[in-house]
Amino acid sequence: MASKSIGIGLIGQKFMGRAHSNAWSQAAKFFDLPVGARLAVVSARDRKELGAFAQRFGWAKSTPKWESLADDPDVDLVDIGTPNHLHAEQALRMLEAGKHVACEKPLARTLAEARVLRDAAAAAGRKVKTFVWHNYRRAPAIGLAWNLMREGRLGKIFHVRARYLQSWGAKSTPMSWRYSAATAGSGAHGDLNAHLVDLTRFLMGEAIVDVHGAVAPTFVTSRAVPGTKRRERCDVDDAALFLATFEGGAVASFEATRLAEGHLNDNTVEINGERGSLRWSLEDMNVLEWCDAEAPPRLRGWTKILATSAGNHPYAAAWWPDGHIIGYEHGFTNMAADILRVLGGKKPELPLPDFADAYETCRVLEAALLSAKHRCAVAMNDVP
Ligand code: NAI
Ligand code: SOE
Repeated sequence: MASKSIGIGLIGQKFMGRAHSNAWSQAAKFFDLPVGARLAVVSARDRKELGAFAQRFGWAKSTPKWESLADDPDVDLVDIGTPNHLHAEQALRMLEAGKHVACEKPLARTLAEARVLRDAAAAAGRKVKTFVWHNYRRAPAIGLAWNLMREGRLGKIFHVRARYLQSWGAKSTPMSWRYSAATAGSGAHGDLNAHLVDLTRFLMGEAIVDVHGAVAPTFVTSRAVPGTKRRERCDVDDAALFLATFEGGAVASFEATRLAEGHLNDNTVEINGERGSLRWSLEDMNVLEWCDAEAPPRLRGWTKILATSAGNHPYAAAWWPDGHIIGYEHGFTNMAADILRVLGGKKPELPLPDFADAYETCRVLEAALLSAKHRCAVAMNDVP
């Protein structure tokens, strides 16, 4: 057990509040880490539920005033799990106070906000660390894909296909912060394409140089406000599709929607190169599919690799014996472990996205919105 610990202050107690609380409390139980995590304080505006939440997940204290985390000497890292419009204000305040910040994705609602955060992180100096919860990087099968690509196993990459399809956005779904540009920034685009752009940039290890052919329509233009007879306007995209080119010449397609019936959480990435192809899908997240183009033709085809083997697959050693699969929440725990490694002066098992890195993802998202708006190709050099 690590003798030193990092005091965590969490903002948000719903979906991500639960996922992150679990991650911080599990990380040092499963991984050997240079520093542990202390669940110092949780903050959220749902005052009625907050005390019970804090007790259930083991937070030492709770407060409805998130600002107080900035001056709390028990807090070393502030973890932001709030709606997108709060990320910039909360992260800025905490960086100014010299706290490390781990922020949910998308880093911000707009590129301008993301830029302010990138600059504030740089101004805070090297001792203050920033992280963005692009959790899918930390599925062991994605870690294996990253390693295979670093070994050149796919050769020159020609083609990337990325899709994130969900089905919870029907017109019967009530209004929430996720359907308003003021609170979410964008719809399926910032919500789901943010993951795809991060994941493909991470796997490829290359920048995207241009974006074109984007469309980002809104199909459901108003929704019922829960508990009232009112409807509110929805002004974010329900689907966002675009094409892109990577630095090395590979072409890529991105598709995100929350209106794809039959697809519950279909986050799928495929990479096709001259020596073979890789494919990963969240709904079967322990598996990496690999096609070795150099295998004899009678054996050539997709092979399923169950990425659960200690020593062979990233993070697997911390969990269960071979073949004993892990789930959605482990991506967050693996990420919390890597954050604690970095804060303890060690290297993460796989590279972590910081604010500067997530800013690059936001630039690509912005280029796609520009392409959709102006019906044109956008060179990344033209997106500051
Ligand atoms: P949610 O709506 O379930 O929870 C939001 C939380 O923020 C609530 O606890 C609420 O009390 C709190 N909150 C709202 N306004 C506040 C305020 N003014 N002051 C303090 N607390 C406030 O939202 P969810 O789904 O947890 O999403 C939060 C963030 O996490 C979003 O940025 C979303 O994009 C991201 N997210 C990321 C996922 C991932 O896979 N990395 C998965 C789901 C969400
Ligand atoms: C809803 O679309 C959601 O929870 C996203 O907000 C997350 O980022 C994604 O990982 C899962 O789906």
